[in-house]
Amino acid sequence: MFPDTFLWGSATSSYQIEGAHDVDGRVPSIWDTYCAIEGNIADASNGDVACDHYNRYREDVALMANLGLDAYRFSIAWPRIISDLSGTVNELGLDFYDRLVDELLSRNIRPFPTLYHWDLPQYLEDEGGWVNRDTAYRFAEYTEAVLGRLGDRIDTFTTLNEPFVSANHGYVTGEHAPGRTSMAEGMAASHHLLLAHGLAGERIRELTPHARLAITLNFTPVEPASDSAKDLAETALKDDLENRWYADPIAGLGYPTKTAEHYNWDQSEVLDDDLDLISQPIDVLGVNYYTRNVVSTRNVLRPADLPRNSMGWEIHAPSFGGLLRGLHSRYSFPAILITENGCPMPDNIRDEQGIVDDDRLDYVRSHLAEVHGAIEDGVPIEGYMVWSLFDNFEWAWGYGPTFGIVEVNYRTQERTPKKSARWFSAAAASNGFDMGDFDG
Ligand code: IFM
Repeated sequence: MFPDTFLWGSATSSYQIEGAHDVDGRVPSIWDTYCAIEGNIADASNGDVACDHYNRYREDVALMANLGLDAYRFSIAWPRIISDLSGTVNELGLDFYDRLVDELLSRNIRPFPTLYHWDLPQYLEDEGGWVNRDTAYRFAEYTEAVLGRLGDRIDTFTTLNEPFVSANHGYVTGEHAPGRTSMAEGMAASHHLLLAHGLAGERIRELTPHARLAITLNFTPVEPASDSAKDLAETALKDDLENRWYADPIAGLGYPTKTAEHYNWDQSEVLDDDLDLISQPIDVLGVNYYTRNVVSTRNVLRPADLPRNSMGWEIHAPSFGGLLRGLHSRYSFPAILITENGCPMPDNIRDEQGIVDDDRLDYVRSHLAEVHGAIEDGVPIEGYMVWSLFDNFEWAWGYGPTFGIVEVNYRTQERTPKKSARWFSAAAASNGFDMGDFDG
């Protein structure tokens, strides 16, 4: 059994599910622009309609309530809230989140909004995006607008989702919007994202003193494929970049120096006081975990017999428990919330109730078992949000990979809970993860 207060939730993000891309004053985001470029998205799709959640949020919240969920993590679309460079606030955009929050509260579902899950307004990218320090100040202004409207009903504000992915995929590898490919720009972007977190954190403390401050980071535990000096060195670099680059400065440890030097980053973007702002105490660390990385410098395929999800990511639950214990012993943040965990699977078996996804169910169960073990060892984990509530737009992969515990028929927009959703609902009801042979 989990502690009585354990939260059972699901997670989504604005661009991945909302649709309604040109409604009620929403302006284009970098993802609208990126999707319009041929070759960027595997199935040439975009988030124009997605799960049409903007129009269907009431029935979606009812579905969460039917599943018995306690919490819902969603993100707020900055391009719905601030219309232009001069900071014009779009009340219609705020109205949507106002309605959503009220709907959730009326069903006793705790809202966990994230302020930035990758949909930067295009007008800010046109000024340099996250490479431009000014974007961090614009983020603080946007945060203020959200706090003014929702602050009275929200107890935890999360600033950023996975800044590593924003900076790395968006500015270094180019596999995400805005599609730039420069290590130097990636480094600058990473610092400005953290600065944005710090500036927004100040506003949250000042304007909503009752609310907790959180940030969500993604972690991919690394292991060397061999004990060769090269593999060990490469593993250490990856560990710094993927697992410590953001958490260390937040915890007051600064950027991993050796790795910064390795990438020739002279930290010239880090101005006086920045690191103090960034390291102001947080209340909650949001943890996203999907897979581990076995690091090899040799160009060999990793063993083919490892279980993988439909995007090819290895399934390795024990790394999750190890990660949670490791985070607690290194940083001791006051609380940890699992803000994403889940997997895309083939979803090709059906019965009369819908998709029979025993593979996803096993993934969630085995990862919840790791969470439980970590709690027993003293890690202060307050809840688990499965990624994702719905099948949705999986960024550069388009709609191919299905992460949802609820199937979405994109033609009819019909939602059908998969077997994993029924299992998750039963797990939430029993506040555990071992319900024997679930036949649901
Ligand atoms: O879909 C994404 C989500 O937006 C951020 N975390 C990882 C998920 C799966 O790739």
